[in-house]
Amino acid sequence: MAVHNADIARVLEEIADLLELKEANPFRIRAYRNAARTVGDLRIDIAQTLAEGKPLPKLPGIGEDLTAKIRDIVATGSTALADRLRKEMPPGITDLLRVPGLGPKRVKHLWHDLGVHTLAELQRAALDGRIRGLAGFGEKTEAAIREAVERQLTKKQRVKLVVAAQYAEPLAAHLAGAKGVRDVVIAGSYRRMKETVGDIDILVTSSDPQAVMARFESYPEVRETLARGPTRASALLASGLQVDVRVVPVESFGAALHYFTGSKAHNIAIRRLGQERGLKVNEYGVFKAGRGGAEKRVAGETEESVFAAVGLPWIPPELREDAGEIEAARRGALPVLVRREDLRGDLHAHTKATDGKNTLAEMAAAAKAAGLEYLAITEHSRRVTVARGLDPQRLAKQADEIDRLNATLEGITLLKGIEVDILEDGTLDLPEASLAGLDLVVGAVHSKFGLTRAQQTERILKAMDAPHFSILAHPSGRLIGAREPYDVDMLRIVRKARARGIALELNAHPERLDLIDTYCRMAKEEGVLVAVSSDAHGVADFENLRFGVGQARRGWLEAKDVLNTRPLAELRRFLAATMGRSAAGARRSGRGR
Ligand code: DGT
Ligand code: CA
Ligand code: CA
Repeated sequence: MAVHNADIARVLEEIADLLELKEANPFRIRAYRNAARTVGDLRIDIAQTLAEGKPLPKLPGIGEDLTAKIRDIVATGSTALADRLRKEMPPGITDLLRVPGLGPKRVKHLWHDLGVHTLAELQRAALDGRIRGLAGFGEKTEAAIREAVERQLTKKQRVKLVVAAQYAEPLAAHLAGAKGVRDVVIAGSYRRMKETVGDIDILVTSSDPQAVMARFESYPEVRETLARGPTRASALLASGLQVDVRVVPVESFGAALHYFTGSKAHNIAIRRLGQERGLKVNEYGVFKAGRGGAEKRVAGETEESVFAAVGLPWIPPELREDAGEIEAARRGALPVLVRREDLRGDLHAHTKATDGKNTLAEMAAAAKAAGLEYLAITEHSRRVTVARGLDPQRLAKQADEIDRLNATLEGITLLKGIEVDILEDGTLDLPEASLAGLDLVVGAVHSKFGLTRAQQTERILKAMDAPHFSILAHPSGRLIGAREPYDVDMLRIVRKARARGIALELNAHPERLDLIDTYCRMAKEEGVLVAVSSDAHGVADFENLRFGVGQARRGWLEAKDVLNTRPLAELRRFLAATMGRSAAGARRSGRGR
């Protein structure tokens, strides 16, 4: 059975959790966590690489020992260390670590003093008032735990889009091998590029539905079939992800694709439009009531025909949320959404100098290969010690290296930047003199996520008033599935960006995808440019841009709304203004091209 990178990452993450409960050496714990993240983000498929007898690429923080464990996991689904740790601890206990506010110390208390080791037991203990009596807990903590557990228990598990892709794409390719198949499309929230996916919906057109069903059930990763009919089936994969497969004849392809792409709210609105015209719209087609109750089919083979039947042009899937797209389509005012190939550069990347995996030259070559004309190097600043952030001396040294390298590069230009930390009081982590000589300053919050809305907003607004400030990175700080966004007044931030000529970043890392869609629309409405940036930590990470563009499209952004669709000269003019320089000054100092 195929083991995907996400499966390997999950085992490594579990090892880190279990070690944490054992209060093992923090460096060892972090090594497993970092490895989990590295593997989870990796664009090449590890199992496939090994199966082809190829060596694994050198990965930072993954030495011989971890490589051996990864090989074990690929071969058996687990590794001896994970098996041993699982035996030492009750099953389910790592779920408790996921409850906000519960660290390993508290989880151990709950386990040893109350015998609590599942979420259900934790909920019971909180409801019974047994937690407040424990040393270091109290009534308030108990109430907070009760609420957090309830949220956790009712939350439907969703997976990140990039993880869904790892499972869905090979399965779709497998189904395409069945006899009689014409199309295989992954529909649902996946096709709408939603940042998380609840389940996978695959639509197949075929003259032989039985063959498709049989091929689906024979897929090695199918763990349990939940439902099965002649043209539809639902199953759980070994990863726990649910897949719905639906087979339709080619004449229904467009109607079914429209229906299963959703969203549900969009479908309902379209169906209502149909009703107004005396049409029935469903997954089989669009029908008109004829004489004597007979129905006449008027559309359904293509999506275009379905939209046309209700008087609309085709609407891109990313917009189908019943969030104004139908109205815009009716007025002929749909946005011409930004495409990946519209991006000319990338404005956020790291190298080996801090927590990246590759050198300046390697990153430049990879950016060029990804079709980009410019790449901003924006390392962390000194406050971010876990990433070995740059101090003024190291920043100046890197700037010299970039100048020297730029003189030798063709077809790609490196820009000198920094991802400077926004400190708690809203000042920046490096002195103005250090920032002044750069091409751009990307400011970011990496600490004190728990400030009140007023404090957090003031902190960021103050930072944006600094004399050198070009782009606000990942403006809400959320990490999908791991950290809620911090509480800020985004409208005030957007308006400050407008007043100061600053751009907002849409961080394309699949775990961030922040700005979210509604904030993209807010930025656009307020006249603020969005930078779709990879936050690349390695040469493969320019792939992230695909997901960033997906999110930008969900936010109705066009090429003109995105800063890094600009040619280099125009970009330089924008950046110069954010750096307190006139565009002419930027050119005179030899940075123009
Ligand atoms: P997810 O899986 O939670 O990320 O979101 P979706 O949008 O993929 O939702 P899912 O898998 O439940 O259903 C796939 C599509 O099928 C959905 O986007 C629209 C369509 N659909 C599902 N249920 C209904 C319904 O009750 N009415 C209508 N009109 N469409 C539905
Ligand atoms: Ca779905
Ligand atoms: Ca579904």
